[in-house]
Amino acid sequence: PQISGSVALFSVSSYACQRRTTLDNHNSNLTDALSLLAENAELNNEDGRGVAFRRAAALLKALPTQVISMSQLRGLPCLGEHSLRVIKDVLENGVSSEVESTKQSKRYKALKILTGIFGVGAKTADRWIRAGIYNLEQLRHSGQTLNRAQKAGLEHYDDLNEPVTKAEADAIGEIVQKAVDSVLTGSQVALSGGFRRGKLTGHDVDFLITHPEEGKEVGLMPKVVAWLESQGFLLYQKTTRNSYLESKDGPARPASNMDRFERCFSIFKLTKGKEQETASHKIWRAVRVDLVVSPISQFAFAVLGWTGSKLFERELRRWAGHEKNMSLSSHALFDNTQNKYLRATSEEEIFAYLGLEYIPPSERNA
Ligand code: TTP
Ligand code: MN
Ligand code: MN
Ligand code: MN
Repeated sequence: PQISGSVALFSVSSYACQRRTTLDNHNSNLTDALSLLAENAELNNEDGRGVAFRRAAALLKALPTQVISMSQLRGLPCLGEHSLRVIKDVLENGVSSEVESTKQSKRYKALKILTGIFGVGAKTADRWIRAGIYNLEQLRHSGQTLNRAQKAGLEHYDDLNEPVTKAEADAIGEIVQKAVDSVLTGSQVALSGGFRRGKLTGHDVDFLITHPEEGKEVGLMPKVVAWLESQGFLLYQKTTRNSYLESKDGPARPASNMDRFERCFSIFKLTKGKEQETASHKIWRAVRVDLVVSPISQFAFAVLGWTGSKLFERELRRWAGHEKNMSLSSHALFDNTQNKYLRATSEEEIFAYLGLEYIPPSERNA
């Protein structure tokens, strides 16, 4: 049989949460282009366009081989007209002209630099650009008022834009475990976010904290933060309290995707090795760390909701709502047909309730 020249037709599910997406991406030439356009859309507050590009990129990440011709994409879901145009451009010319012109544009460059500051989002960056601020130097001399987060972000700009390694994530995990053990014995720490999905680097490190006895976790975060602060591990922190029970839409309506756990956005001071510090040689670096405290009764939902990827989470909620008439959040799963909460103590149980095959964290890299 003649194999060369034959065109494989892929068959792929339309929701990212139905697919196994490992870090082994055979189409990074295409997904890099689509991800850049997604990022550009998000930076311009065009969320609908952003999601469309993210979905298209995620579909290509799930393909088992490299796409070399447009005909292989026939019948595939998630690929809109615009995404197909970009893919065609890359397949025919090696690059997408839209991606190249975006990368060169003054506005995109400025948005990237300014939102690279911790605490600065698309709206703030846009306001600064309209005031003629395109880089850090101009920002420093602009007289713009920065909040506490942004000041810390600017101060530690280079460190925070340097990817965090798995080894650094593990070192921080040991510190967090020690903090938690010191303030409440029996507490548990779980790595979540990208590192739980097996990524080798990340933009931050995410941890979930709980205690096997329901209620013991109340008030835990301020104690953990105070311990970390007393040991000199924190360069910045902002703690927000749990607002789940008091909020208007909870616990009866867990529809919102923004969770309401007690949460701490922080910047850690991580010592590197055992070298001597000198005036010109800094022996520590700043690392972004997210800490979240969850009661044990919600822990499985918190783990699922904080493992990501962001698109995988979005697709899980879309699947739950559109296909199962259920509302999924990082706190709970509500069945709107039976009008009741579905309890779970593991991620496997939640996938089962949703009628989905279990996808392990390493295959949620959509
Ligand atoms: P991130 O830390 O933003 O992303 P990541 O860990 O997948 O990738 P990176 O390596 O760049 O850090 O978010 C981790 C997960 O946390 C993500 O799936 C969504 C979830 N999350 C919430 O549930 N609520 C929130 O408010 C935020 C910001 C994230
Ligand atoms: Mn493969
Ligand atoms: Mn993360
Ligand atoms: Mn995070």
